[in-house]
Amino acid sequence: MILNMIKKMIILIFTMFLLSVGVAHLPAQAQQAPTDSIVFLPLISKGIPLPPADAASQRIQLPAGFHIRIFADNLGGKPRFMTIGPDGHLYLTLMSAGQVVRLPDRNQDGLADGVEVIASGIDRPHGLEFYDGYLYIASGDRVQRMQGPNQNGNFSALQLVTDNIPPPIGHSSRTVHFGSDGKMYVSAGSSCNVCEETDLRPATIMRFNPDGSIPADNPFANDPDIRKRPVYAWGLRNSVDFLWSPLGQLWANHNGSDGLGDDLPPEEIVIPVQMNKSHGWPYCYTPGVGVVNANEIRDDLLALPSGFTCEDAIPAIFTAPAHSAPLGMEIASGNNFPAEFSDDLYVAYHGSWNTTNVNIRDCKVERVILENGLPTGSETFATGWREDGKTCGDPSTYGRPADVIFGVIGEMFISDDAGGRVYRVVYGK
Ligand SMILES: [Ca+2]
Ligand SMILES: [Ca+2]
Ligand SMILES: [Ca+2]
Repeated sequence: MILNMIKKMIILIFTMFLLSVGVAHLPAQAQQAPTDSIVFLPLISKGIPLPPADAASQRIQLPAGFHIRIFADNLGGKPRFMTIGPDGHLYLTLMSAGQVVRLPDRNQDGLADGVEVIASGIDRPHGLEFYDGYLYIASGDRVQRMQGPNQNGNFSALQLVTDNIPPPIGHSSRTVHFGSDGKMYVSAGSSCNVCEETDLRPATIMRFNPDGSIPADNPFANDPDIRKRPVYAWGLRNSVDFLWSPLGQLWANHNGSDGLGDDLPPEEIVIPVQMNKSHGWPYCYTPGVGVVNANEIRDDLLALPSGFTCEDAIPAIFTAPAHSAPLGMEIASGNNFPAEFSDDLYVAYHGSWNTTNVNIRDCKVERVILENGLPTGSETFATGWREDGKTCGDPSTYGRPADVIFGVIGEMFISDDAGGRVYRVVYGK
């Protein structure tokens, strides 16, 4: 009886403490209209809100000092790629729903306020990026754009930028990013597991002007086959994401072929892409796992074309075990992560669905450590989505990371296309 009373007193005092700390750090707008019955505990040292513990924080493991929470839940239609708008809000593609949505956090409590559909009726929208007043969206067989957002958060209707990209046969995700040269780069995966493509656009990165026209310095700018004109670099079986490194190099990842067992070929996580070059597939792959400094070697499934050897292919400089399935990736930015973590490359590994038990590849966020602008190793950053002994493709999985980006204050967002969520990761003690 007395013990119970003491317990109740302690809980009451602790709750009052949380309320006072929480309200004191909420912005003025939120103080006027506090969220019913939820207490937000800010990370004291940073003034960054941290919502209460939830299902994700109970199961996902992170390095000491990092905290994960569900930012948005019950997102039907496969959340895939994300970007931050000029308004500071998070934009996300829902690939199988055909939608692009905005997940604003206007009251800055660390939780999305709702789901705002800004475009719909798109065939498999995947990559998206803001550039020069437009939101560009890569999907099925095209790139479209919308002007916006205006002061009311609205966008224009969708406009076609180009449909000179391959139809979504086989690998159907399409990714768009803009380079510092002001050109629009679009990746498209192969139409098959291992084959020679007749259409030269699959398994490439393509390059366009922002209006969809072909840059005069593209390798095949004047080719009689207009499908070839955007092709910039090839032999990239499925470069789901790419970015520009601290040294200004174009880095792409690449999902290797199936059918060579649990361990071959390694997944190519960092390929320093070169214009007008092959990067190996379907004839060659980068050997070894981790930091690599070697030529590509033969994948014996197809005969080499005449005049081509694996030494002609640009190899990856960093790889991961086969079937890791790298999807979205980004180098950390902003001021939230501590210095040791703030210049590294974070990659969403979708994990394996077809490996045997002891070789299961985890679905996780991997941290690729960069020193002097180059990868030197990697370690797990966030893990805990799959059930023990099961693959990430098993129906029992809690989720599978699909993309990683950083928000305006340097917080990390992770999308999850199996669990239908976006998570938010912050650092603070
Ligand atoms: Ca909110
Ligand atoms: Ca390769
Ligand atoms: Ca990215």
